[in-house]
Amino acid sequence: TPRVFSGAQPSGNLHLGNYLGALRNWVGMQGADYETIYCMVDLHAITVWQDPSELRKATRELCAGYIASGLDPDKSILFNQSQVPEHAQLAWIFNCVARMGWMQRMTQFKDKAGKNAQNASLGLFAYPALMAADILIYHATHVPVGDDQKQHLELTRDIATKFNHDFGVDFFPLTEPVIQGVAARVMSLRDGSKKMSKSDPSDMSRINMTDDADTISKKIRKAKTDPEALPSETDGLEDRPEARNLVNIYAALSDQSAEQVLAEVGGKQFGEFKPMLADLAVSKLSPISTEMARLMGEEAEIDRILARGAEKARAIATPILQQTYEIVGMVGAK
Ligand code: AQP
Repeated sequence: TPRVFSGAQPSGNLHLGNYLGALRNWVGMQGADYETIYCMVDLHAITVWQDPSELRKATRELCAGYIASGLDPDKSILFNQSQVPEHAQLAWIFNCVARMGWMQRMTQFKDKAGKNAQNASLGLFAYPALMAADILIYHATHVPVGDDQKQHLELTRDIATKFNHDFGVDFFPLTEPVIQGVAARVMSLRDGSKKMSKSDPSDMSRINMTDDADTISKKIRKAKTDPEALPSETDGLEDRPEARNLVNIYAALSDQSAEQVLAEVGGKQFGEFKPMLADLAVSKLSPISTEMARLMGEEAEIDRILARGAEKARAIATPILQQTYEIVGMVGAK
């Protein structure tokens, strides 16, 4: 069976972009056709400053979000990255395989480091090598992610290719990105040119999975739009990024294509469309937020699920790390 790996950072609130771009597709891949491994990547989160008690809370909340969204700890391996040390161990090997120039081309590093790149952590720079290790320590073949992760996944293939070539082996697979659906890139509600993001300082820019019905409605009502009515075909959404974003969100939440949505709502003003979108979002998201809140009251249960997941993950990761060490020439590798 092909093996699926993906993860999200416990670096703030899980939002609608994470859900539609990633989590929902993770749930869709869970089951007989794939072996699924989903991680809370706490080592990635600390590439920028995280308050320790906030990090602990965010990790448990992310786990609650995974389960509330439909991931089942009996069907998928769920764990936090730091508890499987093989990720960091393989990342070191990959730090020695990847080239500085590859990392310098990463747009996420440029975006996150901002103007003062000299002041960014070394971890933020090396982030994609750790991500490659997350995936390849399981020999995962499929990685469902949002559109923003495409470049990192290409780098993962580059690292696998160079490792295999340098050591003359056919050891690490070339992983396939799985980027699905109309909402592979959900944009900020305040600015249609920026992706919806946990780290946006404006809470109005995103719908958090923990937002209540009133907050969701308010955020959609206040979402930036233009004064035109909705077009009846997708061509009419070109150069209207905010309108396109809301239509795509509606499409994803109602399991339709953007064309189908516009066939229904074309000609309507936003004053009419936004309440429809708000009702739909509330009806789809509130069962998840209610379940998340319930699970957050069961901290011991969450910790037990994570510990069990880490044990299962290690059973796969340990032999792959040992084989890697053997290939590289480390004495004592088993
Ligand atoms: N706006 C988005 N639209 C679609 N998919 C998205 N993802 C993130 N934002 C969007 C996908 O969610 C998964 C988990 O993301 P992550 O937690 O690893 O971090 P990120 O991509 O860095 O997410 P954020 O929210 O933007 O966090 P910050 O602000 O901390 O950088 C990934 O599969 C991602 O593609």
